[in-house]
Amino acid sequence: MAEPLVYLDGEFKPKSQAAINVFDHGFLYGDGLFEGIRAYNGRVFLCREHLDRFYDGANCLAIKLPLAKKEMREVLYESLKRNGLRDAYIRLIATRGVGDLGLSPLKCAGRGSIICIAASITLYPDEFYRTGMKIITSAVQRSHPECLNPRVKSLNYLSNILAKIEAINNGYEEAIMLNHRGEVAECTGDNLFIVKNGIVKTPPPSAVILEGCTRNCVIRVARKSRIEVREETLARFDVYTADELFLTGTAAELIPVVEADGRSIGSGKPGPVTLDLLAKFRRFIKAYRDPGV
Ligand code: PXG
Repeated sequence: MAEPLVYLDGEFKPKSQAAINVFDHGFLYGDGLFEGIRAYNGRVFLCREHLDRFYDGANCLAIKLPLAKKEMREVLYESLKRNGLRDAYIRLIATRGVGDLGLSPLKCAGRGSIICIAASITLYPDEFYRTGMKIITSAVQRSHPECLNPRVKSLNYLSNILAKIEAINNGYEEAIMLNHRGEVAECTGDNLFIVKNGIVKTPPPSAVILEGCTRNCVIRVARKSRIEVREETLARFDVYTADELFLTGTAAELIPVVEADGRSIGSGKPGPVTLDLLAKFRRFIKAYRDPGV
């Protein structure tokens, strides 16, 4: 089988030759950002939303992207095409670029690298959707927004990785992360929702979350079918006493959770609102047409 082709600074290179300079500050310092995007049936799902977040993040980190949004969108589609993929997971990365060993970005070439990897997607086991996941709360907090704001999908994911390690070491797949105020923020790679008395609730961006493209899409899909959604501060109490709990993310789509910190959530099975929203979200995906940027 031919090697996958990776986009690197204007060229498509075989995976084994797509290498990055060890002096790139993306490698030396995590100085860069990324997006995890899905393609369904040859369409880049929520393309505009992902690119908006990518460019906002780059702006926040003062990284000047060498391509306009429209050109970046072409890179995503070309990556699919060159790899013969219609359903895929796409990883888009921008780095600060090659510099010296000092922190200063001023020593970097001025233009960072753009990398795009399109791979076939590893789906979550179907069992997760039927029986629901079990999660714990991690002792690792989201970083304070005045340090590194987690609203930027930066190449520094160490807090999330430490929380993920904690979950795995305890026999769980995912962990809830609290913010610096002790409020529920999100999970390591997914946003969190509860359902209480028929109302869907999720922490607001001010709770120090990555504003997930899936999260925002699920909110729109729910509201369109007249399900009330509130962006509200949540405590662990709200999670434990919820009727239903679910997570959203590009890879997971919308996944039910049936246990948190040893407390059974609602009936202990994926709830009706969750399953209804999952079905509606999947219908939305099927009907999705990429409007461009
Ligand atoms: N919160 C965080 C912290 C994330 O990293 C989401 C929420 C969901 O956002 P989207 O836009 O995907 O709905 C993410 C997603 C993984 C993985 O392997 C997940 C993410 C990044 C890299 C890997 O689960 N981000």
